[in-house]
Amino acid sequence: MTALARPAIRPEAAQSVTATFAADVLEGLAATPKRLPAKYFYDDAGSRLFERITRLPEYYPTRTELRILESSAQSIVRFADPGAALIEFGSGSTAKARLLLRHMASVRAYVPVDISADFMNGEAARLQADFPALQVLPVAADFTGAFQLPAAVRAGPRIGFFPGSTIGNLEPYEVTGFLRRARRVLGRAAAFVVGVDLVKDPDVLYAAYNDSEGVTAKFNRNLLVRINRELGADFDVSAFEHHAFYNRELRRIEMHLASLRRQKARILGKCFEFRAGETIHTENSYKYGIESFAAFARGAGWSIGAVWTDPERYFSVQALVPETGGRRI
Ligand code: AVJ
Repeated sequence: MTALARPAIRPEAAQSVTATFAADVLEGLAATPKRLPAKYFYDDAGSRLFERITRLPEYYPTRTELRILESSAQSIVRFADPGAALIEFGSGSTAKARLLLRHMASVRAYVPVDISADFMNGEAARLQADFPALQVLPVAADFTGAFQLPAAVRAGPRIGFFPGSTIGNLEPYEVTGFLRRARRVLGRAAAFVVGVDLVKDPDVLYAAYNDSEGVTAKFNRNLLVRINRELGADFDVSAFEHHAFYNRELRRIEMHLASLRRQKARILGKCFEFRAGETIHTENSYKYGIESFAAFARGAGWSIGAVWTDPERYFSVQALVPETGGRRI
């Protein structure tokens, strides 16, 4: 029996996921300005739309990171101990993990941790078929909170992998706490390989979040489609417009949904009013400088073991190593 025979999420757990979603939506829409957590983009349709985003010509991060991982795989996997388990935070598609796994002959287990259970389980099953000797142990969890590793990998060495600059979705004040918790989950001797999008020409950033095909707009609006379906709401999705722009001062892309007219929406018996032009803030995607990210890492007990970038310095992959423990460099 493989681990995949066991469902990654129990029915009772699925129930509480919906309850948390409902509570977060009601709280976010009652706030001023209105907001919704970006982690809820990734229902099945949203995960698929995001996969389309990663293939858009304007969306440089995925392509650039894959190139960095390809050209540096040999030196990246040197940060993994023999027999280590690869723990991926917010795995989504497993394309990047596959790339590393092909260079990690001795890796024992692959543990994808993702909030989107169905999408992850499908990906994990495909990966298991391609790597029959590997233990694939998916964990359906929100990796920004506390989660338990499967018992099978709690003892041995671990290497964390957090690609895609998903870390950019966290507020800077949350980054230190997250990196600290990751250090606890990964253990004393671990390394943490993190993909970090870098500050660059605002025009390049703008285009990446305003693609000409409108896939990012669809991805943004899908959040309202999901709320309608899962929470029985009555949003007129077509009456909301995708807004994305680079906030230079805060070094982040902001995504919003702007109400095209004055309107109301009912969600779980509550009525929310929107002024014409009022927005729901749906995502921040922070961009970092190499030095500024290192400062966050140091604040969380990590130091920078290595940094790999592309020639244009659009994106970086960074190996964090425990500050004390000092076995490597
Ligand atoms: C998955 C959070 C890294 O911020 O670039 C892509 C999400 N949003 N286009 C990003 C996203 C709009 C993406 N991350």
